[in-house]
Amino acid sequence: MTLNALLAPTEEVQAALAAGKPVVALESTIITHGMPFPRNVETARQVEADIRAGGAIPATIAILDGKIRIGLSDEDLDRLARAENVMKCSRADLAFAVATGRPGATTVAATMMAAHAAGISVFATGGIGGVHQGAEETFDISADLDELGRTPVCVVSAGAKALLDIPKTLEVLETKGVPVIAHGTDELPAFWSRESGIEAPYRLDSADEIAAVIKTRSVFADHGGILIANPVPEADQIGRDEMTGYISAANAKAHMENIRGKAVTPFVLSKILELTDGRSLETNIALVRNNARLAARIAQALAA
Ligand code: PSU
Ligand code: MN
Repeated sequence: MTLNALLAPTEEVQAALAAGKPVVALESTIITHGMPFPRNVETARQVEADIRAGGAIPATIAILDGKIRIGLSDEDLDRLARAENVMKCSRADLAFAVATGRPGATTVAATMMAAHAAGISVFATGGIGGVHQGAEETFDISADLDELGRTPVCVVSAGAKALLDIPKTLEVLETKGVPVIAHGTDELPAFWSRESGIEAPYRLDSADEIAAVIKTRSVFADHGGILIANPVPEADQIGRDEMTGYISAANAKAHMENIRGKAVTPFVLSKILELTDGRSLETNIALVRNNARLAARIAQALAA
C-alpha cells in the first residue's frame, strides 16, 4: 500500500496541480464539528467560491469511503455536512478512519498531512487548535501545533481562539520552530477579535512577502509549516473585552460537565454560539472567507 493509493483528488485538483496552478486546501472539521447545519455547508460552498474568485482552485479535504479525498463534489460536501457520525480526524485518527471506512472530517493537523501528501502547500482555515487554558493540569495541547512543526504547509488562520492560552500556544510554536506571521497587524489576532493584547512574532503586509518567506524556508531540510494570523475584518469582529466574558463562561461549563479530549473544542464553540446569540457564527464565517481570499493570493504568488 502506498500513500498515493489512499489519496483521491478530483480531476480538477489533479489537473491544477499537474499544471502548477494555485490550489488552496480547506479542512472539513469546521464543517462537521465547528458550525451547525445548514450554515456549515453554505459556508463551505461560499469559501470555495471565494477561492475561485481569487484565482485559485479549492480542495476541501475529508475521508470518505476509505479514501482521503482531495477536493469534494457538491454531493459529497452535502453528504459530509448532514452526516451525524463523522469522526473528527487529527493525526492520530487519519489511518483509523481510512482503514475502517468511516466518514472523517480532517482537523488542521490531518488536513496539513493530506495536503502535503497531495502536493498542496497553502491551506485556509478559521482558527488553529493550541494549548488549552489549564493545560498544566489537563495536558490538552492540540496536535495542530506538532503538525505545524513538521509538515511544510502554510496555514492561513485568524490566529488562535482566546479560549486557548495564547501565550503558551506561541511558546510551543516557537519551540517547534514555526514562524508565526501576522498579516497587516502588529498584534496576534484572536479569532473573533482583531486584538489579543499579545504582540505577534512577525508582521508582513502582503501575500508576495509571505510567499517569499515560504519559498526561502523551503530550502531548509525538515522546515515544517508556517502559521499566518490574519485578523477578522473590523466590521465583523466581536471585541476582545466582550469575548472574554463568553469564553470564561464556556470554559467553566466545559470544566463543570467534565468535557475532555477531542470534545473540548466543539463543546466550547457551541456554548459560545449560544452565549453570543449566534453572532460568533457570523464572525466565524467572515473570518474563514477572509482567510480563503488571502490564501488564494499567497498560492498565486507561490505559483508565479
Ligand atoms: N476552530 C474553529 N472551529 C473548528 C476548529 C477550530 O473555530 O472546527 C477545529 C479545527 O479543525 C482544529 C481543531 O484543527 O478544531 C482543533 O481541535 P483539537 O483542539 O482537538 O486538536
Ligand atoms: Mn485537545
